[in-house]
Amino acid sequence: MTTVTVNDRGKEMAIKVYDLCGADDRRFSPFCWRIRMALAHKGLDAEFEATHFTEKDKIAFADSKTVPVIVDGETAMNESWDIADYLEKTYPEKPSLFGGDAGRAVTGFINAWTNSTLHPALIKCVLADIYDRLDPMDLDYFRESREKRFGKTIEEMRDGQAAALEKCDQALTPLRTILKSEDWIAGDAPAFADYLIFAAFQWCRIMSPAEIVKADDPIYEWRERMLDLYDGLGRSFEAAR
Ligand SMILES: N[C@@H](CCC(=O)N[C@@H](CS)C(=O)NCC(=O)O)C(=O)O
Repeated sequence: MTTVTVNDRGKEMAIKVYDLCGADDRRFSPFCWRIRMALAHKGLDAEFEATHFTEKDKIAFADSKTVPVIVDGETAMNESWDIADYLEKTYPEKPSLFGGDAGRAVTGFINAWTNSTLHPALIKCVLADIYDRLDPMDLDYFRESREKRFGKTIEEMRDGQAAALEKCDQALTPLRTILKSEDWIAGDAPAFADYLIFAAFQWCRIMSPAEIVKADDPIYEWRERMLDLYDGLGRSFEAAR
């Protein structure tokens, strides 16, 4: 985590979020969606600044190479988990993201599962579709960095989409199992545990027409409930076609 002190924004101003942006202003970062949902949950005003992959200069002031970066009064910070922790500690009078210490620990497990299992399974399904929906200014950077990361070309990833979708379906088993009996991952009401996973589905929904889950899947029904939260916040961002 990087936290720096900045001096030019008063605490009374809306929280500013540097938010990843693709072509046609698509806001698709799963890490940024976690924070968008967390801010809505806490009822905090926020403004979102479109930031492209190659606009690292915009977030250099926070000593960060990744988004989200938030600026709240004098505090600027990155890392989605640390931002959630910061919001929880700074705004304790607002609805809780974790539901106490035990809830925070379990949510930490969901965070780790999302990062280590869900994201790697999903990215193999949607990487080529993401490439197709990036702003032209980011195409070379994305191709070079992702081909290096995955050891495959974008075109090879595209050819592997059907197999990746099948594998992803297996990775979703624990999520599907819990959602057969629970409406929300966090218990009686949605909280950060739900946002971590929903954010990954928004990443796919906004950048890829691939059908990750079918309409009769409990995950699909949960995602529909998530899309309806906060006056349809998630749904107000157009799905890829
Ligand atoms: N651990 C970070 C990861 C953030 C992250 O990787 N964000 C992506 C956007 S989804 C990013 O900024 N990538 C920059 C790049 O690939 O150059 C967090 O939880 O905030």
